Amino acid sequence: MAKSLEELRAIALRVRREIVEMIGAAGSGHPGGSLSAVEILVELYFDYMHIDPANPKWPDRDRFILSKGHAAPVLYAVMAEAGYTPIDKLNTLRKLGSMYQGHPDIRFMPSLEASTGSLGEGLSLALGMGLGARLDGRPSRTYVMLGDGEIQEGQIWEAAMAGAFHKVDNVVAIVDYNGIQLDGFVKDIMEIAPVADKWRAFGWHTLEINGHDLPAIQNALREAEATKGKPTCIVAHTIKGKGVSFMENNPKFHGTAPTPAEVKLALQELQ
Ligand SMILES: Cc1ncc(C[n+]2csc(CCOP(=O)(O)OP(=O)(O)O)c2C)c(N)n1
Ligand SMILES: [Mg+2]
Repeated sequence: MAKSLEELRAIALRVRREIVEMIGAAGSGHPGGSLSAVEILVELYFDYMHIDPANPKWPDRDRFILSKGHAAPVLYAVMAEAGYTPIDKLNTLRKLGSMYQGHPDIRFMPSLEASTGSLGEGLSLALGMGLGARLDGRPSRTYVMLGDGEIQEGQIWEAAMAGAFHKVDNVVAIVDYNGIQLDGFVKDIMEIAPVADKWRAFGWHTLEINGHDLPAIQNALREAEATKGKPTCIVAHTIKGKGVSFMENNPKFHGTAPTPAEVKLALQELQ
């Protein structure tokens, strides 16, 4: 499934357009944290992970968990682009009975790995999957995306401690370090810096990258795979709302849908 950089960039652009359109159509949702995670999910689903959208429960597959489940639109757009689910239904986001629920819900979308949205839980889920793969002797690797506000949750650090202690080296945590949480900047609400030092202190191999730089993401994933005896954390510096000028670094667009006029403006920028 490997793709060229040009192809990956083209998919990322389509994904950004789909995020804006589907949240605009729903009239509610979370554009900022969806747009900050686009390159990371595109790289995982279209280049790095061993997956088969035609056979989503293939036992040896790699797994992805969107622990920051409110960013569901980026996951839905990427999975639809990859062929798991229908693209033409993306605009049913948040509608009663839609497979595209406001937060990822495995009851409506069985190709998901987990239902998420209650923040703080995804790293624990990932460790369970990693330990399960080890017990079964499978090559599967598990990737979990955490929000920077999310890692204020205590359960994350309990899991971080356990992951290092049990040497779960088939799990990779990716922190979407966009600097903004629900209604403000992380540094003003409860500072989490120095993030990389914290993960290192908990025993994780830790690297910092620009989370919009596809080759940097590729290199980081390779380095993670080559790291044995400890799990890896990739601290990905990103811009919340990336790609839409009036959403970039703007806390308002954590959980505010664009108006029809704003959708039009955003789509003009995303060409
Ligand atoms: C346990 C829990 N508490 C509160 C919320 C409400 N909530 C949804 S998103 C969010 C902020 C998350 O910020 P961050 O992790 O930085 O996400 P991102 O910036 O990537 O959107 C909060 C508090 C939740 N979903 N789960
Ligand atoms: Mg954030």
